Amino acid sequence: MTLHAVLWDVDGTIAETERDGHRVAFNEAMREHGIARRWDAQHYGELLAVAGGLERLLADMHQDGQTFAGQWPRNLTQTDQYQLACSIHTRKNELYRDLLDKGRLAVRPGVLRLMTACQQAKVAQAIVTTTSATNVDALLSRMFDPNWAGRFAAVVCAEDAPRKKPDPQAYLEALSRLQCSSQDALAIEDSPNGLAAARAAGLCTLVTPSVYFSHEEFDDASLTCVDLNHLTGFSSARSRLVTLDSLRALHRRWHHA
Ligand code: XBP
Ligand code: MG
Repeated sequence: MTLHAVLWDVDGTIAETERDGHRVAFNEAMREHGIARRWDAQHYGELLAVAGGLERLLADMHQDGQTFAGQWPRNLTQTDQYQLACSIHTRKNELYRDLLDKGRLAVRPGVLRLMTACQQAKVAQAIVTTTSATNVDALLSRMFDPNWAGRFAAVVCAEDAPRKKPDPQAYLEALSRLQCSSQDALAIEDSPNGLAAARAAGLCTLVTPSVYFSHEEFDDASLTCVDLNHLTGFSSARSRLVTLDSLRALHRRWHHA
């Protein structure tokens, strides 16, 4: 088995986009819509169990009736609730892009280095995310340039795989576009939902937990490391950095386990 492709999750893996990006933009969009509800950093971590920003808004609206002091408008029909959520979500994405344009969200350690190494070695790379194409474009345009997509053999976003992680649909779609077997690829993820999706697609998975998941146990992961510049507990590795060689060694070990 050879490592032919590296599949990258986006939110939490490429950058810490959730707490300081999506959450901040959601709160501002809610304020602009005249909604009293705000998500503090801790509560947003709990909401991450729901994949997808629109789904997260709807879940919070439904919970509000039972738990919170009516911070969402009362007596909305289901259709009105859905339309409100869509409107907030659309505005959230514009505000999220503004945050990126202002340079508020840094790429996580080692990501650029490892992506460049894969590209130089002609190992195919794919983007596999439950966020929208617009949000991916906002992040990767800032990270590289507007032609960033040329670096990836496949880009699978929410529009391409509507069943969100932990469903494996996005990973299966990426593998199909890459014409690559799950046996010959490796995923890099940050969250329990992401890991579950990658594992359900049959992938060897390296987890670099994002801030919200730094205390989680990722028992199903092939390996977990703090970030791509801090590899520990992996005897095959010569360096602390997650390199293409260490990905290949991890992939080999996973096959022989
Ligand atoms: C993470 C998500 C996304 C983002 C928000 O995606 O679940 O929903 O939180 O983006 P991943 P949207 O880790 O797979 O990149 O508002 O576009 O859903
Ligand atoms: Mg993620």
